[in-house]
Amino acid sequence: MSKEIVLIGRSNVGKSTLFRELTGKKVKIGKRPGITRYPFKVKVGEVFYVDMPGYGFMLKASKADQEKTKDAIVEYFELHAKDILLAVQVIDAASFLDIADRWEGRGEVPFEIELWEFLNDLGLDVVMAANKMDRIAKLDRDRALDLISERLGMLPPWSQWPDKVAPISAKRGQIEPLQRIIGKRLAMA
Ligand SMILES: Nc1nc2c(ncn2[C@@H]2O[C@H](COP(=O)(O)OP(=O)(O)OP(=O)(O)O)[C@@H](O)[C@H]2O)c(=O)[nH]1
Ligand SMILES: [Mg+2]
Repeated sequence: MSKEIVLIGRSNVGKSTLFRELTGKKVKIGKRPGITRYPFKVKVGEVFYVDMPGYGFMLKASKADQEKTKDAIVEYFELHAKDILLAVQVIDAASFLDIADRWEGRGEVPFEIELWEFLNDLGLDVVMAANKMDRIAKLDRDRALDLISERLGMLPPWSQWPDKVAPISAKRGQIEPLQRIIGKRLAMA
């Protein structure tokens, strides 16, 4: 039976860019949210990598269609939970905190935090890929990762969570921390 490694996250965080790096498959990427519309799977060795559409705001999609995408994503995880070896929640580390603050300012639970809790509650092995690290100044990186991890319920310093938090830059091909985690899970499977 084949297991899945699923990339999930808000639109435009770089899931498909990361998928290309992981699989070598040239899926479509773009500057605007809403590029990937359906789950896309590719088999590498013994596992399937799955690139999911982004949830939340999507260009050229109605509010109703965005809700449908969100429901489809939730359903996908519920149906496939037993086949999922690893859920990789990709975030844009450079904008995560601003967006979370904005939502909380409106009295709402930030979507990305809700998703993180949903995936963990399903009993999945979830890792957070903090992407676009190249957009954060070197000196600010540890602090940003501490704050992000804390928002997701992991006490700082973030370096305590090498199996849960992977700072990467998919666009630059710098994904070693995630590759290491995936390698470990594959060895255990
Ligand atoms: N600076 C920077 N930009 C990145 C990085 N990874 C991806 N991007 C850019 O982010 C944008 C969105 O990338 P995609 O890979 O299409 O994002 P996605 O999450 O698949 O988006 P949807 O399919 O719309 O959900 C593109 O312009 C990428 O070049 C990164 O590590 N650093
Ligand atoms: Mg995509």
